[in-house]
Amino acid sequence: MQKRGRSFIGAAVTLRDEPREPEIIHQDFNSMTPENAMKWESTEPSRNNFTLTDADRYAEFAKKNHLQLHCHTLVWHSQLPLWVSEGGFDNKTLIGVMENHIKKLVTRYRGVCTRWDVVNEALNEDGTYRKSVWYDTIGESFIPIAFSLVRKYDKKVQLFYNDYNLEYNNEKTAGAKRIVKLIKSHGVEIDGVGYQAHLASEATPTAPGAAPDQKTLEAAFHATADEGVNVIYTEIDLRMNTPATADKLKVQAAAYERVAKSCLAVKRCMGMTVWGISDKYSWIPGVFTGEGAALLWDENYNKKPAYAGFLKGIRG
Ligand code: 9MR
Repeated sequence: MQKRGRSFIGAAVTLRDEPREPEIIHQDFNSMTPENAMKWESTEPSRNNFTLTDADRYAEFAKKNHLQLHCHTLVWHSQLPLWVSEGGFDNKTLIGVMENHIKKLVTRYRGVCTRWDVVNEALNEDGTYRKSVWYDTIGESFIPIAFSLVRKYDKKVQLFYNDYNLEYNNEKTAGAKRIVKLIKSHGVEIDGVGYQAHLASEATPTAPGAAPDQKTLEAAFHATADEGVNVIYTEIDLRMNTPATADKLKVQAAAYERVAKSCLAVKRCMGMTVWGISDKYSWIPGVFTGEGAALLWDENYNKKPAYAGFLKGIRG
């Protein structure tokens, strides 16, 4: 991947007592995303009370292991403490709250974060803006304001807008394109768009459209990349109806291969991150009952066919 001028293959990481994980990260990845530790509820649970011990561990781990750090995430409606979402702040005060948070996090991890997910999941499925304290109080300009604030405190870190279902839902992808244009129209920088890629390898109750084909994936990338920004996959997992069978695992391997190929086929696609290592800890079964087995390693840390499929896609 790097040889082809792309910059990373990453995994979302929760540091836990699993001896296989550091080894796998070391062998297979050159980037990591802290799965939860840098979110607002973890880092500023009450106003101006910053709790960064846990986030610091991830920054240290990344430095020690020479990994890029994809920092996740600053301005999001979810995992946001009530003191923000229900604080009743007026426009000016809320922008101040946003700046205080951004300043603290971005300054502390300056030089360690390679990329920041500046704004996360601001869109509805129909491409309109999602209701949130940010949008309802500040309006759409909360997005360029957030990007300009991150740039104010770190001149180098790459700035991303990150969302899901952009891979196949054209209305939502058009919303992301609009966001790129909006940010630029304010004279503010944006480096790229993160496509989460929480997809399925077969039709499931929560993903009736199953896994997009490669053309669809590439077209979705082009929708924003053609605006002159980079694109990346930020949270790949390809779920199925569980239990997994040998046949389903084969289908999944082919889907992983397509996803990887779609990145390699688009010049502006800079890298890919999978949302976890082992199926043992994936968020999917807890949220989508009867679905799972979405990652590259099974519950016992054995490589699944998906691993070979993904690698095949990367190698072309
Ligand atoms: O994987 C994360 C899980 O451990 C958390 O409980 C969950 C809470 O919202 O967030 C998961 O990660 C999400 C990510 O931060 C943003 N995109 C969707 C991911 C899956 O829900």
